[in-house]
Amino acid sequence: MRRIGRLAALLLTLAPFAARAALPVEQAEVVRTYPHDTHAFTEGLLFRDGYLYESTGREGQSFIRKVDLATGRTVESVSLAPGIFGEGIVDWKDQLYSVIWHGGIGSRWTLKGFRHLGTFRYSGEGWAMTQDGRNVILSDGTPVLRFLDPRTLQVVRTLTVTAEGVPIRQVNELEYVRGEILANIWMTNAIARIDPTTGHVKGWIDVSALAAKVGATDPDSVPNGIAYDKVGNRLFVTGKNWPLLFQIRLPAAR
Ligand SMILES: [Ca+2]
Repeated sequence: MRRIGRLAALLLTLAPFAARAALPVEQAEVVRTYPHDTHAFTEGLLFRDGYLYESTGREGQSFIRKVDLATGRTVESVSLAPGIFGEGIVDWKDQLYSVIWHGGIGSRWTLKGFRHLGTFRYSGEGWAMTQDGRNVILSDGTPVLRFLDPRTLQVVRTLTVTAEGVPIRQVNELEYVRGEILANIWMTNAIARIDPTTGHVKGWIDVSALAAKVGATDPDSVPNGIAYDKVGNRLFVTGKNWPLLFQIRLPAAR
């Protein structure tokens, strides 16, 4: 997906790091490792009621799955239409919402069984989603996050993500964790810790060691996918086509 030149990729990789000099950086510390499907081009990840829910991208390979954490085995799955490039998912009550890269049409599904319930519209691209208990939060590759009414999926407010005053582009997979928004920054090993009120990045989690452990050779196999188990207070991260999913230590309170 989103294939770009080597130089452009390098610049994108460096951009958020250049802005983070004064911000604290924590190294991701692995607690446990779990299996992850190397065919899963991860775009969305969440944890709910003891299971992982994962959505993937690429035309012809886009699906939404309920996955057993310990074994990595698929419990339930639905494939998107062959021409569709899937992106993020979010749970809301007994439903799951999904967005796609291009076209601006999201879907609602039953959380149980993935029965298609209907569609909704949004402008621009769809990248990832999470929710804070009040709103669904949508990323689209720009520095602007949209907060949506969870029932109407209409925009309630927007939030510009900045680090030391510099807007951060390529904000990708999201997870609302204990009062902050964690976000993968596409094509980097950095996870931003975003203040949901100001949009300010208050620190970074560096997952370079995890990426190195996975040893992905495909330049598209970047870190993406963050899921928080509220009940067990566990934080999970993975990457596109990575063979492993990691439980990492929760970031220090800031
Ligand atoms: Ca997530």
